[in-house]
Amino acid sequence: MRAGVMRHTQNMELLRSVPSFRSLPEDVLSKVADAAEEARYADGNYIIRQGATGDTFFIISEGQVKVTQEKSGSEDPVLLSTLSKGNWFGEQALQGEDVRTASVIAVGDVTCLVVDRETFKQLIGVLEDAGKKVNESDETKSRLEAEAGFFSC
Ligand code: PCG
Repeated sequence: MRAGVMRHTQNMELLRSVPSFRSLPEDVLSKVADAAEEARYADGNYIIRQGATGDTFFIISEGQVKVTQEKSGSEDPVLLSTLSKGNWFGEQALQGEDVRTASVIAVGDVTCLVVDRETFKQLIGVLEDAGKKVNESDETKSRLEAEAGFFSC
């Protein structure tokens, strides 16, 4: 298989495994899989630094990261969460202000798919449209709305 085709197949597998993307049509996932760039980080690398500007969204394809935040007035960063394969981060700076609200640090070797702002917006747009569909069953509607809400919080 050609390298580009293989990369697309691998990216699709990862994107299909992300629960928040379950309602996305294949053609949208395919566009994201095409547009995403792979990035690798070593243990302790800052993938995102709190306070920096940013316009990229990340999906973890291998490894683990920790999310930390420095509260104003306190010296030590607080551990907010630990994320691993299939989890995503970096959406906050893409909504409203473009400032990163926390730091994200690699724990061991990490590989991420990196999505640019424009591609991310299309993705979100589809999730929001899906939440507004009137002909869906109540159950599907509330699930889609919950996912769109989850994605934007
Ligand atoms: P962004 O762009 O602010 O960069 C840091 C990211 O950490 C943030 O987006 C979220 O995607 C992610 N994150 C994970 N857990 C938390 C949390 O509890 N609070 C905040 N502010 N960000 C979190």
